[in-house]
This record gives sequence, C-alpha cells and structure tokens, in this order.
Amino acid sequence: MKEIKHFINGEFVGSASGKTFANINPATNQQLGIVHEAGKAEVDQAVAAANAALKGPWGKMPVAERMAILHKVADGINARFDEFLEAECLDTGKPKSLASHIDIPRGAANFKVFADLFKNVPTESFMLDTPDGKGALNYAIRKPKGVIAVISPWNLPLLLMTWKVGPALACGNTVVVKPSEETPRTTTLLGEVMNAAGVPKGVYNVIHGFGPNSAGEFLTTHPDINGITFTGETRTGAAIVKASADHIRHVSFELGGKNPAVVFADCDMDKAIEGTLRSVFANCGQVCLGTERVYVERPIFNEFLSRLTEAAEGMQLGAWDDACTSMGPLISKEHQQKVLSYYAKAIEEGANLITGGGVPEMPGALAEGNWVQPTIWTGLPETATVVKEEIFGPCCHVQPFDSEDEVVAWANDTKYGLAAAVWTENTSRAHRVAAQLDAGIVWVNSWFLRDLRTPFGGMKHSGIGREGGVHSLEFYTELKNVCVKL
Ligand code: NAD
Ligand code: 6OD
Repeated sequence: MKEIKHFINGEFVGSASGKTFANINPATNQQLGIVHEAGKAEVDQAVAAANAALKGPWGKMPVAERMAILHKVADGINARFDEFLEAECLDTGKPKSLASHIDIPRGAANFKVFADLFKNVPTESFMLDTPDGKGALNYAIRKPKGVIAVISPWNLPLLLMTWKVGPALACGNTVVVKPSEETPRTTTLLGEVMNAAGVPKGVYNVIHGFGPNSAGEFLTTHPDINGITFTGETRTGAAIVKASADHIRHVSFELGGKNPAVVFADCDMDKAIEGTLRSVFANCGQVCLGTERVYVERPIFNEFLSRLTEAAEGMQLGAWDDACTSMGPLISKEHQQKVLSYYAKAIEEGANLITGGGVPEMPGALAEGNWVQPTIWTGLPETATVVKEEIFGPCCHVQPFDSEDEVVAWANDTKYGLAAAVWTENTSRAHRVAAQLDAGIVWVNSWFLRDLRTPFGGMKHSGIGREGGVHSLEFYTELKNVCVKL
C-alpha cells in the first residue's frame, strides 16, 4: 500500500500526529494507499520553509537560471510521463486516452510557457516635469508577491495545480500547495521532479489534508502567506474569503460554472456534435468549463438531439488503462450520490429522460466504483433545478430556442459566468453573440482550446480575477514604482 507524505523543504515527511486518511481508487473503491494529514505543525513548517527559500537562493537567483530550472521541471515531468499518467489515472479513474492528451502534457507546459512568457514583459516609465525644471524619472519594477498558498481541486489535479505553481515560481515566488484530499499523488510526485531539476529546498512544498479544520483552513488562515490562489467550488471560495479576511491579501479564485452551449441552425453539425459531446461528457462531466445547458435552434433540434444521444450512448465506460475507455467514474461515492440526486430531481421536476439517468452495470471489481450513465434530458423549464445548479457530472439539458435574443437571455440567466460555446458558421453572428454572453471565455466552434497567453477566469460567482499570460504576472507579482528626482 502506497504511503503518501508531505513534501516540505525538499523532503518527504509524515505527520507528527500520525494522522492519515485513505487514498481510494474511484473506479473500484479499493484503497490504494494512505495519505498523511497535515496539522498546524506541518503547515507552519511548510510556510516557514517557503519564507526561508524566498529570502535564500531562490530569491537571489538570476532570472535566466530560474527559468532554466523551470524548463527542467517540465522536462522532468515529460521524462516520467508514464508515472504521472498512472498516478493521475489511479487517483481520478479518468481514461489514459484523456490524461495523456490533456492532464500530463499541460502539467509540463504550465512550467515552460510561463517561464518563456515572463522573460520579455516590460514595465512602464514616465518622465515627470518638476517646478525646478530638472524633472523626475518614474519607472515600475516587479517583485515576487511572496509565499503563495495554492489550493487545488480533484478534477484535473496536475493541470490545475501547475497552472498556478508554474507562473508563481516563474515570478520568483515560493509555494505551499494543498491538493485535493481525493487526488494527492501527482502533486507529491512533482516533489521528486523539483529536487531532480535543482529547485532549491523550500520553494515547492506540499501538505495533504482536507478543507475545514484541516490543512486547507490552516494554510489559508496562516498569517505568513502573501496570496491565495484557489480553484474549486464557489461556496469553498466564500469560506476561504471569510476565514482569511483578517490577513488582507490578494486572492485569485476560479470557481464553479453552469456553462451554456448555443447551437445555431447554421452550424456545421458534425463539429457541433463532436464538440458538444466532449464539452458535456469529457472527464465524466467533471470539468468546470463543461456544458450542462445546451440550447439548439429549433429547425435542427431533433436532428441534433438524436445525434448527440447516439454519440452519448456510444461512450465506453471502463478502466483507465483500457484503450477503448472514453469515460471513467465520478471521483467519489459522495459525488456519485450528489449527481444521482440531480438525476432523480430532474425526473421529479418533469424532465423527459432521453438517455441514461442511472448507474450502469460494470464488470468485476469496477462494479463497486462510482459510475453513472451519460445522461440527457429535455422538456424542463429554465427554472428547473438541473438547469440552474452546477451538477459536475456527465449530463445536460437540451432546450430548443427560436431567436438570438431569447437564447442570449437564457444563457446569461445564471449566477455563474465561466465559459460558453457557440456553434455557428455565420461569422457576424459568432462575434455578436460572443460579445453578449456573460462568460470569462467564449469558444466559437470549439471547446477547451487553450492559449495560455490569454486571460482566464470567471465572471459573477465563477471567480475573482484572471490568470494566464500577463494576467498571471499581475497576480503573482507586486508592481512598485520608483520615482527618481533628477
Ligand atoms: P472544493 O471546493 O470542494 O475543493 C477544492 C479544494 O479546496 C480542495 O483541495 C479542498 O480540500 C479545499 N478546501 C475545501 N474546503 C476548504 C476550506 N474551508 N478552506 C481551505 N481549503 C478548502 O472543490 P472540488 O470538489 O475539489 O472541485 C470541484 C469544483 O471546483 C466544482 O465546483 C468546479 O466547478 C470547480 N472548479 C472550477 C475551476 C475553474 O477554473 N473555475 C476549475 C476546476 C474546478
Ligand atoms: O486550462 C486551464 O488553464 C484551466 N484552468 C482549466 C480549468 C478547467 C476546469 O475544470
């Protein structure tokens, strides 16, 4: 049984309290290992190590050397690709076909892209006239923000954690990471890669545990951290703001979504089906950017629905290492119960069940896993629970619409504002509708096509701030002005 420890000051350490929790395979619910749970003592040690590293070699290192080390981290992940792949798939149950294309390559890219990007971003300068006629020169410089607390979720563990750690380190910060209790493996494995790449001790620290009254809360309420970057549920974001309010520091929050896809009659149907199939069902629907509301223009509604249904019914549920598997399980029994409760609610509220709606029969050990069927409903009003609340499962409601104004109003009628997809071959319409949708990112004729130079984040209850490109630089650095009287 694997023992998963904290990674503090360059070393793997257990908890002083001896407290541990189980590492579970969601595909079978078999226990794979034990994870040490951090108490206040381990969190203090990790934050102290991160502060010391900031004042020590990392803080003093020439930028070119720091960036070269981050390239080595990326190369180190790629060199151990299969280990990262297995670790991620065991923790999440996701198929290797998905993790080998998205999770692991992006985990590596997050270090290279931000190291390359930040080298060449200028700051501003101004000449100021002064009464004595000699003037003053103002210029801005960037300093690392300090110790960054990174709190990450379980759905894309390595990708979403390194999406924060990559830019944080590129800017010269140090980090203490608290991965989700469900998915501790890849974050821990990265500690080995950090050491091999020559990252100084204390720059990258990992503590394991839960949220309230555990590692998450101890970290976000710690007085010696300088910023919190969090990805997870909206209500957890609210709890973190409340609990850490006394310490006044910047937060960057990527939260929940209830994302629409808008499919116009002039779309390329093949592209729209392929894209919507991915946006609804990829990662068993556990992608914050995923579609849970599909709006289809009435003339193509029946054809679209029948093709999406056929494609959903063709999804292969199975083990992560089976090349035929296109969908894994949900992350936990608790999450399975939550998704199934929404499946029941949809029927109670009068949905037409087009496909799915229950638990599939799975063979052998998989029968004990957290499986649910890919599910499609129609016929609900826009006020229905499954049309309003984030489910985070492989399901969607498909609704016909008759006009652009109507569909824009429906798409925006949500407390969230993370992502949207628009399917149309009419370029003017694409731009017009994209501009009107209240979402941090609008994909036109695509989904989850990422350019790491662009702003990423959510409006309304979907987040606070933007990361990506220079926007990450804004969050992970303090900009200061130097005014020189000439
Ligand atoms: P979660 O909020 O339950 O947990 C996220 C992390 O926060 C975990 O590490 C957890 O241990 C920690 N945590 C929980 N309570 C805490 C507390 N009180 N103090 C400090 N830390 C605490 O989220 P999840 O279930 O892991 O992930 C699914 C959710 O995340 C969905 O709502 C999804 O939409 C959202 N998400 C958003 C994005 C985005 O980019 N906007 C990306 C991925 C996931
Ligand atoms: O691609 C990214 O950078 C990103 N933050 C994706 C978020 C996915 C949510 O599940």
